[in-house]
Amino acid sequence: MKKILIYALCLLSVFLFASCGQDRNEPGSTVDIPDGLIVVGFSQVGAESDWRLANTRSMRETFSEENGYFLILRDAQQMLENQLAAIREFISLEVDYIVFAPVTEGGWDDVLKEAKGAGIPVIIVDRMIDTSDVELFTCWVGSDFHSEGDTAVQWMEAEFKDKPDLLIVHLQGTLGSSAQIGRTEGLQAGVDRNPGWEIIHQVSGEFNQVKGKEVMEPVLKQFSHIDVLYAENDDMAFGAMEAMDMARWTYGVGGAVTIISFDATRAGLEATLDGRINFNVECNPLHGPRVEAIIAQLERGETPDKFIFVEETAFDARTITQEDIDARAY
Ligand code: GYE
Repeated sequence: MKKILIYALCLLSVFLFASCGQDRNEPGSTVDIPDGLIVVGFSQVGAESDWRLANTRSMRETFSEENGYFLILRDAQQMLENQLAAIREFISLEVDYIVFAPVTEGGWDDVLKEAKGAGIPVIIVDRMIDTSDVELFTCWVGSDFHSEGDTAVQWMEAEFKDKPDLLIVHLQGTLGSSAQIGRTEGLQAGVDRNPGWEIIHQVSGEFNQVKGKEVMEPVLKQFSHIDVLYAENDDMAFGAMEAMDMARWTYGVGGAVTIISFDATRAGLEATLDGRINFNVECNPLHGPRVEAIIAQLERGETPDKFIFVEETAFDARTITQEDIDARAY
């Protein structure tokens, strides 16, 4: 048995020390790692959305002890500083691999230099980082968020080809995250080439439903008409729908407000099938097996591709079927 003690936190107090060893997945706990397992430290963004929960599930299911792994999972609660602390903890634990889903793009270089100095491979998953030196990480796997935005905009162009003037409300995700940046760039490119399109309100709903509802309520008081709601994920679209229901606005197929959403989670697809969401762009969260494939390559001494993009599709309320939903694993 390889035993690793995280002394700093444990020595904080006798009380804290007494609680050591109770939960190996809490910072400050004693971590007993059975021999022969590959140790993966994963710093997750948080639990802000259905997408994120499916992503965490995928990582947990893949990196199980039955599969030969020991996963140390840290939830950063959407805070960069928590992620930096988690990665430093992984370095001090001498994990075999560091995996992280960056909450926002900036601020990573120093900690990645430390990981590199310790000789630990770093795999970035989901969102990307902004760095001057791509040699600071081994590889990245995730979605092309800009292209997701382009897909949504192409659908809008076709859908509204006879209606050149559009009033758009834009609910953005966590500001500074790749998913927000790419989806926003896609919409902005559409606005730039369609002179009649106007973003009348742009606000962050932080990728979650409660916030999506909260930021939508005043918008419904401020404007008397909205043509398109461009919500950068399903959870915010659901929050906005709650606000619209309360204010008695109609939306979706046959309604006043056309809703575009992202992720295409199971709940999102059900809302698309019943016409509450008009168009839903897929973003696939099942990264566990993809990261495992990268680790398997590294274990064999091979070099994985530096950037691995996930293939994705999109769903129109008019053509989606129940089979599309039944095929959904998240
Ligand atoms: O779209 C959103 C989540 O980074 C792709 O984060 C991910 C995004 C996803 O909170 O629902």
